[in-house]
Amino acid sequence: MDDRTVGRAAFLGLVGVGVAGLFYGRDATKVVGGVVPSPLKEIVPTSGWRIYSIGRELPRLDPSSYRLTIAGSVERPVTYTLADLRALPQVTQVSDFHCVTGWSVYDVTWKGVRFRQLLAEAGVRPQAKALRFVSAEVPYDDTLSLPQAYAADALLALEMDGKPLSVPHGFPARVVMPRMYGYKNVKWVSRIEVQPHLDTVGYWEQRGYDEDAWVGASN
Ligand SMILES: Nc1nc2c(c(=O)[nH]1)N[C@H]1C(S)=C(S)[C@@H](COP(=O)(O)O)O[C@H]1N2
Ligand SMILES: [Mo]
Repeated sequence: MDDRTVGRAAFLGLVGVGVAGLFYGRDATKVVGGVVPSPLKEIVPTSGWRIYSIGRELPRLDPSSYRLTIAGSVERPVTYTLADLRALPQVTQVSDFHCVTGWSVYDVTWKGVRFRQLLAEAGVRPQAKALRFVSAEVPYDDTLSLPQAYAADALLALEMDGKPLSVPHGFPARVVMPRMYGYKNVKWVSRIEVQPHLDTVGYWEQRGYDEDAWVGASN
């Protein structure tokens, strides 16, 4: 553990980690910035984001050993390095982000890979119905039906607002599905399972959130 990790762990212990995860609101920014050692400032967002995690420490994935595996109902399971993902055709979009607990962030610029593009090499089998996104932060996961994943504004994001995703926002890769609540937007994605059924229930859905995660339609 380097100093930074120790500092973060201590800080996370200090603020406490509950069901709702970590909270760094805009109002908290000044206070936090003033009382914690400077390495921690990097994890304090300035724009209304709240950082959620189910663990005590944020997963720090090493960009050189990171792998994203696509398996399940595919012709050929594929494993991508981060360089491979960056070499796939990238798209940029601006979209809003809504957490079911009531906060939103507007006009977020995301850059990444559309799921259709991401799955092309693996070859989705005809019977495939859904994608299950497995986070390196075990046991966090969630699912999108194939039509949802193929929506025009859904992607696997590698960048946010012009920079690689920060660690708190899911470096190196997270799901972005803007018209569904935040819990569908799995961070630190390490594996995508292509499933021949639609019945897998995600981490928060097992804990009471609606499986119909369309913003405005549920919860
Ligand atoms: N791995 C992982 N992904 C996650 C979560 C989490 O706790 N762990 N929380 C989800 C929820 S409920 C929301 S609202 C968003 C918040 O995104 P942010 O932490 O980048 O602000 O992440 C989603 N993805
Ligand atoms: Mo959320």
